[in-house]
Amino acid sequence: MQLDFVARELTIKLVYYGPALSGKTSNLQALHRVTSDSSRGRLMTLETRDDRTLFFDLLPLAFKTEGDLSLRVKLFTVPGQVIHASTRKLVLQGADGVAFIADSQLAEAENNRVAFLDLRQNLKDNGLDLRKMPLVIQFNKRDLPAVRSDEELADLAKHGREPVYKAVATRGEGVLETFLGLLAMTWSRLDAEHDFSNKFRVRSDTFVAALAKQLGVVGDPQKLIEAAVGVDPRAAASSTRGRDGGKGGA
Ligand SMILES: Nc1nc2c(ncn2[C@@H]2O[C@H](COP(=O)(O)OP(=O)(O)O)[C@@H](O)[C@H]2O)c(=O)[nH]1
Ligand SMILES: [Mg+2]
Repeated sequence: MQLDFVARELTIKLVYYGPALSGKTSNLQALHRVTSDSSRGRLMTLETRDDRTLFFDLLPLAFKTEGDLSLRVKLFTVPGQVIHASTRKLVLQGADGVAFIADSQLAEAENNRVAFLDLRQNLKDNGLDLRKMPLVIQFNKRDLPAVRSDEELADLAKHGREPVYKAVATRGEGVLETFLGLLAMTWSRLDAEHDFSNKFRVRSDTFVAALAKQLGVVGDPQKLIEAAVGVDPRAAASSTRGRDGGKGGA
């Protein structure tokens, strides 16, 4: 988080983390497609010919809140391949919230697990604690055969402390849900810590809904956030301190 108090500008950093090819870049591409010109900047991606993220992707978003605050969101992805370990660590520096993009395919369960442990370690190396980090989990690629069942995900969500979203990122399904859930969770956490809503006269209860509107979301954004299986991200933010962090919901 960066705060320019004089300019009343808050910049938060959200990171989409996960194993290689789980759909992190696809999430940003879908978000870029569905959001309005006025709030989104240029999607920067750098990929090799075989479709793999070489460095990271960045989608900048900007909002004017009803109070005195302008909010910038920098949305990053990490490259999942093992060889890019140092890049992942770098991208996680100063992260305010993380969406873990898991691949729903049964064959990818081990890769998800390894990536989750990698996330925890890289946060730690940056002086950040997974237990205190606003975190949502997305199970992507729900359209493929041989994926983990809805029942299994419901069970995972029930025992975990992270909100779980299902997605088909290539079709844009579950993408706004995941993003808004993470944004709501991150905002509540930062607000609880720094009292932004008082300092900048922003109404916390309508904050995310107002941002969603600027993004061009039609319909009720709260409904999108509530698509989470298990914990509600708006409730989870206040209890992130208690998360065990070790079970790696993915
Ligand atoms: N069937 C299916 N393919 C997907 C989905 N999301 C991503 N993909 C594909 O998976 C591959 C990797 O996606 P990408 O977003 O580049 O993954 P990243 O490495 O996590 O950034 C690409 O070929 C995507 O088209 C999905 O929900 N369903
Ligand atoms: Mg990528």
